[in-house]
Amino acid sequence: MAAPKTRSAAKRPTRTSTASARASTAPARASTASARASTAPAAPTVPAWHVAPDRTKAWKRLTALARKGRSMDLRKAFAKDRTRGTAFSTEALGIHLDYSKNLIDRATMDALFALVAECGVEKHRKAMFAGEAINLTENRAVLHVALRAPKGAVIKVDGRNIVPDVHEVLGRMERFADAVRSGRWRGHTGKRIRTVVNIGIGGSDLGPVMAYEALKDFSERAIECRYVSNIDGEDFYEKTRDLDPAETLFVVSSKTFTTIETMTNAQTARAWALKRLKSPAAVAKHFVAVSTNAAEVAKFGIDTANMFGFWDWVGGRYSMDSAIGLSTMVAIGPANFRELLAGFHDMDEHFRTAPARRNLPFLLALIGLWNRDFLGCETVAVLPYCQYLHRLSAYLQQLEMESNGKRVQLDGTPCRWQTSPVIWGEPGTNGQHAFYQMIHQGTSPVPCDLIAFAHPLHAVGSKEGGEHHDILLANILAQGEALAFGKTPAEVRAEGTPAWLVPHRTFPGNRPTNTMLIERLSPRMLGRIIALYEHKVFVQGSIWRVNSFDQWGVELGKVLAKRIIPELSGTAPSKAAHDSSTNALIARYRAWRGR
Ligand code: G6Q
Repeated sequence: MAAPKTRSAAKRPTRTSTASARASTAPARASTASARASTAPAAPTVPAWHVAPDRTKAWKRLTALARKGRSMDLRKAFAKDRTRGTAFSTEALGIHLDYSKNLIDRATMDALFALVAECGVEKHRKAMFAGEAINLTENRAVLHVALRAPKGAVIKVDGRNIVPDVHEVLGRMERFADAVRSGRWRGHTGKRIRTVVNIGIGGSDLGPVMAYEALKDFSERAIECRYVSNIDGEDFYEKTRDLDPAETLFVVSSKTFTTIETMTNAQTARAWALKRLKSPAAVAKHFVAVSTNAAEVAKFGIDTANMFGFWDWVGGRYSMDSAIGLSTMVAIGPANFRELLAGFHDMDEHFRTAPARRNLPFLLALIGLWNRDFLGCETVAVLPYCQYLHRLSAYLQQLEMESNGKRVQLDGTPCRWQTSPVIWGEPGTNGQHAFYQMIHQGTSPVPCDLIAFAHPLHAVGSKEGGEHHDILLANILAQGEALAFGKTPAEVRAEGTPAWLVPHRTFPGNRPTNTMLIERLSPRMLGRIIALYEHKVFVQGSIWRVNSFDQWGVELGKVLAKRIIPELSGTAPSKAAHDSSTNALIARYRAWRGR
């Protein structure tokens, strides 16, 4: 289905320049000077329908239900309602979501859906798809959904249809990716490109790495992709130590093209390449850029003909399907990349049109919110039973925690409720032999998203050992069962366990899980899964009434270190201008480094 025709955000306040908008709302310590210098834009108006959750009837109802939820016994709940497993399950786009093993009942779900209505989430969703500037602190539209809109769709920003721009960049990416994959694009000495090194960090790294790992089976194995992100030089060293610069292509990925980690790594890469390739002309064949900042790209020395752009309405952590996915496209090829985008779009349409009770992002969001705000769960474990998804948790960590790790509401007043939980996880079954102990028997409940695919990509196994995939799936299902139903002292005693050991071998159960059983991993399915989580984050942020699309905490980090660098490198005398702890650490470092 085509994306909706949308209207331009006609009533939006005039845009201030990004720089001044940034400076004006930045944390005081981070950029006091620029904040002072800027003309502060007027505070944005929060739409009246954006009601604070604790002002709703549904919130009060949920608060009353929480007590029952905390003491709920899933054994009894399943025994009482034989249809519970199917009643609290839904399926769309090849994703079967079973949320029945959560501490919910029909009344809870009714109240959660009422909360959606009272908090204006559907109006907010409409505003996002319409290109309104819902990122209020930066006065920007939030249109990652436009990155995967089909060609004929119309989505306007400031009265201009942006979909043709998206497809123009996609077309350029495709021609470039094809040239590299086919060997038409050659390095400076005429050799084929064997390794693509993406240099980027945060949103310009985590998505591409996760997707490359997830879709390795769909990738051109003759070209390897590597990812350098950390300012720690060991990252650059390890990722390049065995490479031939003549066969290496660097993709410098940075929305702003000013991020110190990426720019330092890119300068190091250029020096590394030119040391062997000798001529500055080699840069054109070995460096391309993905950025919104053409001026800085040109300053770095990359021909802007080799730059792939995107736009300020794409947040870093929502950008893996923009040109930031260039390394992904080189790896899996343009056709598979289109499939990935189609998968994202499938989920956008599902999110936009499916009734809330059958809407996967709504369901994941509401269950998560119930666990966080009413049952007091502080973390969520994402546990994919799929080795290809081994970077999924790291990716979602940024998506969720950077988006909703906020403590003030859209109007700047403190949140009177909890927001983003800690997201973490590792693939199953590895995690079972490590931290699942705490999930089963620890003092803090940890809700889990258990994710598995029905079909393996490779049917591996032997007659003696059995089929790996069946064993894998047996594990995920067994874990969900054990977490929900536990093992009572009576059951432990009945096994002949001595009395003193019974408490140690008892499992309390009632540990909430969602199980997502998915048909098969493919580029399209990965797109659906990622968009599912993107929209889950949207719904939660919408109810929590925070801006899910800014990241002042990250911006702070970007400026803080810069002040200390000269003091460490010895180019500036240590001013001892910090607190006594930081001063002493700087002095120790300088002494050890002989500075
Ligand atoms: C993402 C964040 C952050 C950002 C990085 C890299 O939403 O803003 O993770 O992606 O800091 O920024 P650049 O792409 O500008 O280098």
